[in-house]
Amino acid sequence: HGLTTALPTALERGEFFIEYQPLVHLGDGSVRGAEALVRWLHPQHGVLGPDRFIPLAEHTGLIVPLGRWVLEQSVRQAREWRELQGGAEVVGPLRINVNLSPCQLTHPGLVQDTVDILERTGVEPDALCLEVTESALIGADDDLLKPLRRLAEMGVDIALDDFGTGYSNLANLRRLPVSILKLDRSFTQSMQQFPADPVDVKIVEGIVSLAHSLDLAVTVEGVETGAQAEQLRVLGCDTAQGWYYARPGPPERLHELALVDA
Ligand code: G
Ligand code: G
Ligand code: MN
Ligand code: NA
Repeated sequence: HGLTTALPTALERGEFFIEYQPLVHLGDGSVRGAEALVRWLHPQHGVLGPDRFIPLAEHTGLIVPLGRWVLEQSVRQAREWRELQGGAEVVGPLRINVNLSPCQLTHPGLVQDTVDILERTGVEPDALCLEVTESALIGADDDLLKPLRRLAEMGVDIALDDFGTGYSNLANLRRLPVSILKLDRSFTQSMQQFPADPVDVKIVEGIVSLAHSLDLAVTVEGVETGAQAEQLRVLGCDTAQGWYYARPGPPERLHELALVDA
């Protein structure tokens, strides 16, 4: 239909833009960075979310140039935030999380493109976190993991997105070059009640304890209430993201939030 024919040229027509959603430290509430979330401003249909066009972009191969564009824009944005902070930040320079689709993982240019973007922008690798879904890495062989391992060695963080939904073998985690688990939103939803379901509490406790013993940080997604934030903080989760803090928004918003906080 219409989206399929318009997508291939949407990138050159400059129709994509990025919103940023803050990542907040659960211990002190400070803004530590943001996740980049791409949108398409379609001339007829208005703003479309990634669910409407990412699968199509993966299918047509546009995801590679689109993903590269998102990465470059986001890293440039991170550098701009860091310049605005001017070294006066309290909790360290703002960091940026960027989603990678499985097609980008198998694209041979991933490591070099990332290195080039970091060099061009002068942003240190440890300011960048690449998010890969758990399902993309299930059963991953060494060839698939090699580029991620290379990036991790450079200091780029790799996060396992939507963790807990993919039925992955927990022992498998040791093999993966990840440093962050992003706990799926479903766990956060079960913290809606107070007290939360005791079984869900045990599961989150178990994941946090395993993660920390493997030196992985835990980020929680979809936090919509203070009660959820508080329960997840008590359970030892490190970082949170969700509407309770802020919806995805323009880059200026992130900088304002980080400033207020400092
Ligand atoms: O918040 P939102 O509805 O925008 O995000 C929906 C999904 O789209 C999320 O799961 C997110 O991982 C994915 N997504 C957002 N931006 C990108 C992107 O730049 N690349 C890829 N591959 N996925 C993205
Ligand atoms: O990469 P990932 O699929 O995790 O992207 C995050 C998705 O979750 C985006 O679609 C984003 O808009 C959405 N989201 C972010 N915060 C919240 C929240 O607090 N509640 C809900 N329901 N969705 C959220
Ligand atoms: Mn994500
Ligand atoms: Na997610």
